[in-house]
Amino acid sequence: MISSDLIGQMNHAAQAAHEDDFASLGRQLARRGLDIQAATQAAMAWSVAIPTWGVGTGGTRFARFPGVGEPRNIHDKLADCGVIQALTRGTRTVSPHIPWDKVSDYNALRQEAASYGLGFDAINSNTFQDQLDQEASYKFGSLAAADPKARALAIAHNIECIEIGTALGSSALTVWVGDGTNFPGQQSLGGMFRSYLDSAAEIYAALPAQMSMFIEHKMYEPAFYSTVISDWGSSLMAAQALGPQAKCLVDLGHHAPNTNIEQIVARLIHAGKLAGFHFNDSKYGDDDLDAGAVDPFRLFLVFNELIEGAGKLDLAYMIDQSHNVTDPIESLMGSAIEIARAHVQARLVDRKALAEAQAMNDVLGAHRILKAAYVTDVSPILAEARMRQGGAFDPIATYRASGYRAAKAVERPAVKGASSGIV
Ligand code: PSV
Ligand code: MN
Repeated sequence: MISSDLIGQMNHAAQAAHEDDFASLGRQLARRGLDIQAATQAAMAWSVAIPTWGVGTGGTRFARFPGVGEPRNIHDKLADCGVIQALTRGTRTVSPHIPWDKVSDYNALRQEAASYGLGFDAINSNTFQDQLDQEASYKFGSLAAADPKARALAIAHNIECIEIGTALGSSALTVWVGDGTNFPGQQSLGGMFRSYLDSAAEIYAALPAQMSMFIEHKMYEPAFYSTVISDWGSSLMAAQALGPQAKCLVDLGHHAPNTNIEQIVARLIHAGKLAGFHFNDSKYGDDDLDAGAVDPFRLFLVFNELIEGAGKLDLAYMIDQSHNVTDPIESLMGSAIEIARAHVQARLVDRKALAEAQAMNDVLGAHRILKAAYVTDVSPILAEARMRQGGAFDPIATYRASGYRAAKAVERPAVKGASSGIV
């Protein structure tokens, strides 16, 4: 793990400059009628879940270039997530994926996570891959497959995930299926949706009262002509058909380029059906780039809608990225910081002035109010929130100085013959 002495030393070296910047930002915010202490408290309360699959190096359809010291199992993944939490203090939960993270004793796993200060967020089922010696294949679909054996298997897997999630203290099951078609005529578009709803209803019926079912939509991939839950409309229809415990999860990468995602967020809030997010960034499709790396303004606009809907929301915030060319721990820490940044910036929007400008049709005035919050450099607030909780002033610099990855490279020998594909 990362020594608290190292964190302390590096924080100490940055302390004088940080105090200066924090005080200066405090004065600036005070002139705008904003309290830096309140913003810091909000930043301290913020948390985003780390996906267990995110700490491994990802890949594309073409290749995977494994890094050194990669986690080999859920125990290594928890250790890596523990490092992220120790340094950022804003990633208090992990989101497991089954069967990738299967173990024999989930109570022990829960305790192991707790020893790193971590709890379990939404549990993810996997019916987009066949497991060894599986009785029926998901090649042509899972919950919406034509083959009743494949459908039954996928339903049973999701019910098993509910049981595992319950043992881990998770309060939601996230269901994403790759089901769809590559050819017009391959399947009935309406028929597949009906099959999906029938299968999903069986899973829903197995939910305990305290557990939600998150439906994650995605426009395309692995299916390229049609996808059964392709968009928020299909997701909302499914969630409404299933019942109050079903909600819609928005993965930022799962839309056509230029889609107005913040408006989708506003609609789902209005319908009372927003479950939460898988954060990432993208330029073209489901690129799974680091959150805030390409379009931080869009991330801010998403949070702007969330803050506007404040009070009514109890959402699940998660990261879902694929790290092909970076150290996953660094990428996840960077993303956690960018997501926290968007959250704090959105809290700085002068909502009263914005409402007035909107009522007066002061177009540019309203836009300038949003931009004023967005261009505020809240880095000192984020650093202060981390340090008050024992985290690092600069998590990535501290991680690099710790030598953690090099130590893990020795401890965790490389896996030979790494597979290609999205993992
Ligand atoms: C699908 O692309 C997805 O976003 C779902 O959340 C999966 O669970 C995850 O990626 C798998 O990598
Ligand atoms: Mn996702």
